[in-house]
Amino acid sequence: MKNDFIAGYAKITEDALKKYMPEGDAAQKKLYDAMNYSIFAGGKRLRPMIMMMTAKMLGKPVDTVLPFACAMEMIHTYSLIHDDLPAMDNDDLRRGKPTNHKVFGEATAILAGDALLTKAFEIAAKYGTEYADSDKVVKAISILAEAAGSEGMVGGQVIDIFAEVEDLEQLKNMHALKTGAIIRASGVIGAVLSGADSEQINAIDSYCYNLGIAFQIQDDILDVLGSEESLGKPIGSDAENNKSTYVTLCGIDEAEKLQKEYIKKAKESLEIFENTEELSLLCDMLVNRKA
Ligand code: GRG
Repeated sequence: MKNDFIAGYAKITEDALKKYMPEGDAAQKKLYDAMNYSIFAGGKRLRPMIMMMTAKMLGKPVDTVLPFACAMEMIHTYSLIHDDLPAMDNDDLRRGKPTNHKVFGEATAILAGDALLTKAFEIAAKYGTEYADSDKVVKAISILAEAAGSEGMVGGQVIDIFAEVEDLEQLKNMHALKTGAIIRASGVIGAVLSGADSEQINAIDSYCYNLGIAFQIQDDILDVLGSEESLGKPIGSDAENNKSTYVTLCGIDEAEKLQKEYIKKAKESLEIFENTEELSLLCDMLVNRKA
């Protein structure tokens, strides 16, 4: 993703994260190092970007959502650390670097994930009200918690690990929770903190739902057609782990066709708004992404 505005949002996120992340020579320095290692490992900052772009589209400064954008990235990073653990996907590489447990050991990696998850709620509650009214902040915290937990991302992860996913409908429902829940919450929180009405919140929700599925389809395609160099992790892991994906269930061509339909629906969801250029461009960039 080379566009300047994308790099701009990523930099705003990095700078704010630096402000909020713990560091120093405390007794728990090893934990801080593990948390910082993964959060500053070079992620795309997609979820904060969606939140900030939503605020901007609705005429608010991006600062309005900044504590929540950082909280969301902390939750996303915790999920990746835990997803890579031997008890889950047992991966050695993430974002082009050895996974957290490979560097710091399993116990510290688990605790770094736990600490990022709780830090997220600390930052949202402590700093959210510096930029938005407290009733909106409380609502946003509730959306964040629901999206990250048993009715959202963690619920989707459990389905992925333990349930047989045999058709496209089941696959879509699993990803709607595992990957989609916090992508949707990113847009919805951006809208809520920006004072959107219910029609606008629903439209953003629909944009993110469709974008999230298109994003996941690209992830499945890249696992077959991508390169380890750009992805920063080995390709072919889905086939190796016998995982059902959009590609295994319907083939590359059909997966690409489906992806285009979801992108179209995402863009249609934006029709009620003005200033949709960035969110619309984000759709195209995610489909063309190589990492
Ligand atoms: C362990 C509770 C728990 C949940 C894990 C989201 C998830 C659930 C695991 C990630 C598995 C995975 C690789 C899913 C594919 C889509 C995805 C979320 C990719 C990683 O997100 P990006 O591409 O990553 O936004 P960066 O590194 O750019 O932040």
